[in-house]
Amino acid sequence: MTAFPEVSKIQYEGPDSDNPLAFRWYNPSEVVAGKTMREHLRFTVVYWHTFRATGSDPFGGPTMLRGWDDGSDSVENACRRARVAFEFFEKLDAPFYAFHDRDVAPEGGSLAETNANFDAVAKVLKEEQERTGVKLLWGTANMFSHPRYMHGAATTCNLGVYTYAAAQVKKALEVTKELDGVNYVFWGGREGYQTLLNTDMKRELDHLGRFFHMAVDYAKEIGFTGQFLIEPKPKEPTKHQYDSDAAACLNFLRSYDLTDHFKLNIETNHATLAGHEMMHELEYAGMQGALGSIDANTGDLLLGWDTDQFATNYYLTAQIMLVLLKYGLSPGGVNFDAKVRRESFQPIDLFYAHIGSMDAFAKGLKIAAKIIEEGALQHPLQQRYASWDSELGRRIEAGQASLSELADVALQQGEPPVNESGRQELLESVFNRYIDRA
Ligand code: XLS
Ligand code: NI
Ligand code: NI
Repeated sequence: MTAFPEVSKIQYEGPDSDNPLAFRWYNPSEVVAGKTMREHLRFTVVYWHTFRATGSDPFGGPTMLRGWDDGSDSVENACRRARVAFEFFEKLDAPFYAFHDRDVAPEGGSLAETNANFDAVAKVLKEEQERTGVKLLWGTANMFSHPRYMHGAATTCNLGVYTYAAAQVKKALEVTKELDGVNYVFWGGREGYQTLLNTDMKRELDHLGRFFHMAVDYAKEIGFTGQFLIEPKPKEPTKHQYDSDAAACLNFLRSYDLTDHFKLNIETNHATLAGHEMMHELEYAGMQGALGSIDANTGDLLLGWDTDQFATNYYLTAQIMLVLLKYGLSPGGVNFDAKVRRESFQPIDLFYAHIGSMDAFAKGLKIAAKIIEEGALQHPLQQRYASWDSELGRRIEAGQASLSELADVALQQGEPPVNESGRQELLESVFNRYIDRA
């Protein structure tokens, strides 16, 4: 059986190619900044958008044509879909995929039945991983779709639901380990609140901290050594998501003594929903040693929600790659948490979307590598802070100076040396020069 008969394995043809089913920039074996593109980028296809999204929205029903999917909740359908997914990963030459438990296998009549369904599909996933060499970047548990999670999962007011969520994460960890998952992700889902009139925020956050500790302990118990990741998002579905941005997540992790066990999975559309640029979120996580992985997508500047579009803008991908080259990405990946528009309903659109974004990230990588190699931003940056390289600057940075000492220096020096230009416009033009030339 083949679900994509018109597509064979996507090849690199170079920037002059007009073939929409070829890579123009992503050349997996090409070495950039000391590593192959494949090693740098660790492209990942997500199961939920690519194989479960139907195209329905609040105004209309499903649009996607997915001939292999009978639309039923049977395990047989789930297993067939899994084989199709691997045909897609293989033809796209994507080294990784990622899933929620409920994306890959249907819920059953009881928790035990649901777990058995998950095991049955996991068997197929394992077989397909072995056949193709495609690996699991991360697993996660969907604790937001089912109505039982209306008040949250690890932050719910309902202890019975908390218990159920714990069972779900336990199982998802076991399956992620069984499939050699490299990471395990917690995106908050409904961990947040709509109004403080009915919410004990402190108690909910304490419960969340306990929940994460139990997950860390269980991972140790079963020998799962993958990296735990938290994915910040400021709103949607709740008004106040607890993991609102990188800074809030790190503060939470520090308060609950979890920094040794968690890093962050930063998503572009979530950064912009938080009122930040993606580069800000990446840098904030990176400078604290907490940059784990990225959910590579983009929002729409004119729409205020999580549209999860494929990123094709070189300016954005080059900015992202600048930070990733600085801090490194492994064991994470460039994970396409992105969906085709509901008007792009044919299976072939899934290829066009991924190829376009893989190329945009590959070109972004080349741009960023050149900028770094030539010190195009580094030199001006060093110059900008040059006054701090003095003896006094070093003493302050080392914590050896006092306010009184600085006051004496200030009295002697009089008016400080004149400021220099920030040169933002010049640097933006320099950036464009590298986009032109990469
Ligand atoms: C939703 C999130 C979700 C996570 C995985 O906004 O991006 O898709 O990546 O639960
Ligand atoms: Ni995401
Ligand atoms: Ni999202």
